Amino acid sequence: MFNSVSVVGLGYIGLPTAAVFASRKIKVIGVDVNGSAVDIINQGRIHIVEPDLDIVVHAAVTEGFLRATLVPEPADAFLIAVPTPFKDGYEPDLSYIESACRAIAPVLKVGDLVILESTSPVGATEQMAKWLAEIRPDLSFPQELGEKSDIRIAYCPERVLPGHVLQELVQNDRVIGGLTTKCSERAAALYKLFVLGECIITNARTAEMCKLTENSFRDVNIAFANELSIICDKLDISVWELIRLANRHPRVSVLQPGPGVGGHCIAVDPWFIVSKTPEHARLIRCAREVNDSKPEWVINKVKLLVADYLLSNPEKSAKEVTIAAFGLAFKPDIDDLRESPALEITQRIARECPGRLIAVEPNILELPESLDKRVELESIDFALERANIVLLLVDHKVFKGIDKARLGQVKMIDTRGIWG
Ligand code: SAJ
Repeated sequence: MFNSVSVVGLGYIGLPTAAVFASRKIKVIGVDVNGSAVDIINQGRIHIVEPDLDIVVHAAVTEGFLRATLVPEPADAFLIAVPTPFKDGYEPDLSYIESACRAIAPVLKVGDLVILESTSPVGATEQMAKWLAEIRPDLSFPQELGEKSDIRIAYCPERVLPGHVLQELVQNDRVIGGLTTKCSERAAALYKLFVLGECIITNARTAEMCKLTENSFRDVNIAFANELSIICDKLDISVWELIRLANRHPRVSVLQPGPGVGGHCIAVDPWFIVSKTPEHARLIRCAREVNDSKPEWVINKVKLLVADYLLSNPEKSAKEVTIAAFGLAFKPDIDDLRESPALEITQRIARECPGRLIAVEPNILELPESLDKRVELESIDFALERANIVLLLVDHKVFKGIDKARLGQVKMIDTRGIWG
């Protein structure tokens, strides 16, 4: 039985998870260090963008099942969903997990379950158990007493796709790795309160590695597509046609090239494997390097196109060349600019190309500070009427709908292959 659940970290994963538990009529205490997020949630509103989440949070708060607070309170289960970025040298930064442990340790009681959901390097769950045990020597933990411990500890990675979080939270299978079998079973019982997918039990280290494997698998496959795009460019082959044809093979499924890999997950998590086993993770590291170098390749293409434009228009100077960048988000049809290669490329063009720069990003209302003095945020029509060079960076649906005849006159770089 779980009478109450506490979710620590009310971001892109924690808040939807808290809301879904609350929608099953479980008392949920959400904890966050961000006072303004706490206030917004307690008013039944949300501070992040995710389809339908506002409705679920509003209902959960008004019905009294979800409440946010800055300071942890006692609960039967604690789910930690805080960020795990990397530090210099791509070393994982577990300081948010450590702070969460320090915050919840004082309210832990016999029988409680603590689950780590944050994407973490192998061994992080054992480290979390150690931190908790150091602060609460009066309680016993699985690393000392095994199945007889007062506190149960498990790792259960989130695997949801931004933009589809509410469906995927409920539908996706969960991999649950307890420090002991009873820890796993208790965690599985908790997730079964709302998960319709299977809850599959393993140990903590395998569950940690499983999450890293999923995102590294995607990163390596995107790197393959990005490398192909550079090779095809050299050989004067359309990479988009090539991939379409290769994917007609029953056992081939090449992903799509782009301007680079963005977001807080795929561009970060593979480094957690590399940092643990640097001498063995050769392919995973190389894939990261290939994807990280793609923005530079795109920027060089833009500069070559500017030079080409000036050759065919000798009366003009570089200052008179207008570039329009289509898309700033890190992937299609979202407003999230975090770690976005499209944003990085636009920032670099703003610094390195002297002409007018127009950005088209229909999912945001204002430009980030890094761009706002130098770049104009405008509509598709405005940009197409003025641009000498068009750079497509994100395959938003609205961009796919642009009549190709309107693009006939301009020089174009299409990093997503949507304009043919
Ligand atoms: N991308 C490409 N080509 C592709 C697919 C993606 O260039 O063919 C780029 C996107 O444009 C974007 C980046 O990769 O810049 C990442 O986008 P994504 O849609 O692949 O993934 P995320 O970061 O939104 O979510 C991933 C998901 N992981 C997997 O699909 C294995 C999600 O299920 C995880 O829960 C999430 O990471 C996470 O939180 O770890």
